[in-house]
Amino acid sequence: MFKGVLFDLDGVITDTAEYHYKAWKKLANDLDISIDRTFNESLKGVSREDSLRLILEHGGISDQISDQKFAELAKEKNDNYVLMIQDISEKDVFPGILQLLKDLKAHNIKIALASASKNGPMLLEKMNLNQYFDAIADPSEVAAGKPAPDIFIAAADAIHVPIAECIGIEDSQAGITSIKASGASPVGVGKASDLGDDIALVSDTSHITFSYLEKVWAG
Ligand code: B16
Ligand code: MG
Repeated sequence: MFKGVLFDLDGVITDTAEYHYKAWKKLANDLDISIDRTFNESLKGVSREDSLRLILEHGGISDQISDQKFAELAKEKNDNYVLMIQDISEKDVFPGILQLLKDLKAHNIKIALASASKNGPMLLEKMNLNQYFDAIADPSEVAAGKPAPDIFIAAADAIHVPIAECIGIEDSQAGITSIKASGASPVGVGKASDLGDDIALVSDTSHITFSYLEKVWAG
């Protein structure tokens, strides 16, 4: 039986993936760079700085951006994103997630957050979900962001559960690659065309029940 569950946040616990997209799209538009939802799939789960690098490369202007301008752009995107998420509350938790957290607790399964977002702790507070999390892995403390496995390994370490006894839940291509590389068992939220057809996949979070995870674990 699995002993830990490692949750991604944006796109798994709540709909902030959409706000990240809106904030990046506005920044890209201001730079005359066009991004669409297909391109956005490659940004999901990717750190703020790496996302900005990908957008500038996509627009072919990486070499025109000084370090100072880069830092200003990253700050501008985050300021805009933080404004968008101010009103997030318990009502914004995705379907099934609260019940899943309660059921995991009732079965003594450890719970950790493995989000790339530095805004993760604030969001958990806004949704009143901190009480369910035994640990929050700090994305600024890991050597490499998703798709590297570091954040999932850090999350498993923080709850003192061997990574091979953990399930990781993700909505992004980078995150699924990260989970696979870490040695945890992946569950994807999304489409096979985005996340692959070689993992357990649900179309939305209402399907991730405790018994579903038991079934995934049993194989
Ligand atoms: P921040 P996750 C990721 O969160 C988002 O998917 C990604 O779009 C974002 O760039 C990254 O966090 C960093 O977020 O700018 O708030 O630090 O999906 O890993 O929970
Ligand atoms: Mg995500």
